[in-house]
Amino acid sequence: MANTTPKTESKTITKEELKEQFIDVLHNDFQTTPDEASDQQVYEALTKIVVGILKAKRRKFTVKNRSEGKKKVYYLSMEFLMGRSLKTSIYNLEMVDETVGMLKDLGISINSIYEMEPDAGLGNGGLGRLAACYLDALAADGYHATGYSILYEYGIFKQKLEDGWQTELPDNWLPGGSALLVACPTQAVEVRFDGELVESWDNGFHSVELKDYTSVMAIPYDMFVSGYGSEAVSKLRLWKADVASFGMDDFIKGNYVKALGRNIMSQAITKVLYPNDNHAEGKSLRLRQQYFMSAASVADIVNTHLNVYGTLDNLADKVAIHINDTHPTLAIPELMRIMLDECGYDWDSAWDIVTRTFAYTNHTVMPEALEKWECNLLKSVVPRIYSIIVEINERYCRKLWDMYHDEAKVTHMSIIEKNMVKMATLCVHASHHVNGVAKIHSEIIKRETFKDEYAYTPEKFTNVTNGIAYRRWLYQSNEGLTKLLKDSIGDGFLRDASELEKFRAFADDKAVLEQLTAIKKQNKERFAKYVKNRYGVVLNTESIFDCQVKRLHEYKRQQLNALNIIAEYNYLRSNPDAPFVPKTYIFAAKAAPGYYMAKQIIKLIWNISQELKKDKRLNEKLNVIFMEDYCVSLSEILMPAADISEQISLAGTEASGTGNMKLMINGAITLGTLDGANVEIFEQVGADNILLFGMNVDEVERAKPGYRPIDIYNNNGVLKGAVDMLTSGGLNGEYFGEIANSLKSTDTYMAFADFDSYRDAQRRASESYTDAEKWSRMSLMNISGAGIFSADRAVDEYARYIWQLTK
Ligand code: 26W
Repeated sequence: MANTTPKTESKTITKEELKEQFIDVLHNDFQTTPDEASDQQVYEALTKIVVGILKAKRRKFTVKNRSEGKKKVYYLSMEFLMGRSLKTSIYNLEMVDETVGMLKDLGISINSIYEMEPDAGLGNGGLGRLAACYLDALAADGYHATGYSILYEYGIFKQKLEDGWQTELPDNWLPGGSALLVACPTQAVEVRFDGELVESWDNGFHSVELKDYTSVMAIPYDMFVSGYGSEAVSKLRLWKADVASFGMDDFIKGNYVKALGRNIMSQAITKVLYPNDNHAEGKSLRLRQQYFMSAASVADIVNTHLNVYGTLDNLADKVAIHINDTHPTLAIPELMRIMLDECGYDWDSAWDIVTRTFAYTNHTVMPEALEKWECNLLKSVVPRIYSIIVEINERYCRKLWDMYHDEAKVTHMSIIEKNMVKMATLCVHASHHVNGVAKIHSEIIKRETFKDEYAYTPEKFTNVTNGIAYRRWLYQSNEGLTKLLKDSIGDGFLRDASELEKFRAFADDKAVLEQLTAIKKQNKERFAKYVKNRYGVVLNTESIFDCQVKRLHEYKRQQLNALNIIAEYNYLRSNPDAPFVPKTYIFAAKAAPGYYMAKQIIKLIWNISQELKKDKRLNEKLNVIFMEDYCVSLSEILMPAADISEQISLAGTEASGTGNMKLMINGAITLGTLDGANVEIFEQVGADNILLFGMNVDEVERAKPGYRPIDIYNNNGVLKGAVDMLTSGGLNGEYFGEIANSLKSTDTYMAFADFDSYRDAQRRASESYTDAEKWSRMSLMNISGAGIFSADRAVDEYARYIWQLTK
């Protein structure tokens, strides 16, 4: 995609202006001077200045867009995994030299200042990070975008391993993170929960009123995200729950305990991010969070629109609302509620506008992740919303009946089934577009997840392959590679990732290939230093750095990786002098706190790492390190140091993956299955530059019925040897019987079936790595093929084909 937004002509700020502001802020806010200021004060002062610049730039951009009557997009997501912002803002505003220079003049090193910022961990993993990447890309592409989410007081938990067992600590990020936020209390909105619905007829007009409800105020706090080399700034509006007049009605009526009880419940709404990934919980607090976010955001969208246009008639022409997975689905009936109950629209007119406004992305096919809410819970927590869903469903079922005259089919397709509301079904029905996040995933949802819906409305379904805010992991994290790219292909790739293709011309340039090897070595050394400081563990930087970094989930198959390492260990113990290409396996992963098997697998990996330490000579060839507390800022040091990117999910389970893209652009070779976006990585780099293994989706489908992992175990000595180690005490004295039993009896994600093929891919990796030039060429082919996975490309597809935005 050619990025056509004009580059900002004038400098954001000069070094002298910056210095003046910096000294002023230190003086006024902290009564200190650059000489005396702590790193924390420098961070806060610098952040304040940058936020001020972003806010002013956003205002200007909004005014311009409004005067041109441009359509804008609102991206609703329960998660935005932002990570750190200061560095990315300074880079995107193109004020790196000014900032570094100004601080240097004052004797301050910027790197230690960046370290003061906590990660804004307002998300679990892929879906949340994708939302953050898209805000960056929407601004880079020059689109007018606002993200909405919750200002969780506690983000994703901090992970600490105690003897290899995951423990969770609260992530109290706001003390440091609040410097990024701009409070807008005058734009607070009210959200109503609970209560009784009272219907009445007045002069033939039907009206509905909610009585005895709980009122919760939603206070907006804004974060700004600058685009790189563009005039646009995205806004992320985070809602915090506050109880303005905590149930005054009840106080007045003398119901003191009830009033205070509601107060406590309301304040809990924005306390903490649910740490489940791919597993729906069905808890009433989570439902309240979802409605709180959806209702506050819709109110804000409507208020803004009415302020500009004075009517909702043209809402769908001026506004696109995007639903990031089903978590914000209640925004749909909420907009219906406002149009029907507050603005006097009739049902058909309201429904027409609503269905031309919403679009929905599906991010997972895991059945346990598909959200369903109990009718009774919805009825009690959001009574009016529930009644609207019932009405939407009745009208939908009537249409389905007219079409199919098949009761079983209508029951199956209906939004409400067995006293549960199926959120994905509601989303598909109410959205004008539905997309998956990689080609293969978009095919799977048409063929399986939404088979009937696809047959009913095929025109709704489309694909947008995920993309990443690649500058964060390349320009801002890999200085060496960025320099080599600039020297060889110019700096156009920073604005337009498709220019990375030009690097392919250097595939046979020995000097470039050698530089690439040297850069990777430097990055590995930097990472090794970080590991040494944090864990006191020494890594062999001559070894292959083989990385599997992502949430811990059985479908992602960290257990398959672990089994191979155990098999390698067994081999090395029997063949201590055999030639062996040294490998360091690097893991980082958080498990959902209630996911027992995932926690067992973390403990297993940790125990393997401890076991390997016992034999020093062996350990130099085979090493495992489990990095605690995987987060965005850890990924930024890790990605540039990776040689191998493990993407080994069972084919058909990983919707896309985005870590695969971050590793690829840093020159890591994908060792993976034909799953998610790996399929498209393969298309980009060709068979010589990716290490594929395992069954494809069709083969998985064929192998599933009658799959007997125990037979594979009994017939495969190497596999048996590895699995038996789980129960022999040979892994630092711990027993992993539950993992072994689960694999031998069920092996839901078919690790045994792909085991030999996986080992073969690992062998091919080692072999290729021994030829440094060959490996470097593979790496170059990955870097030069990564442009398509830019979030700039992805959001441009959304903007053109789904949201119908113009620049
Ligand atoms: C309700 C609990 C819950 C929470 C989070 C259910 C599902 C989720 C997410 C949809 C899980 C998720 O992050 N999915 C990932 O989304 C990425 C961005 O599209 C994809 O790259 C990953 O393949 C997918 O697992």
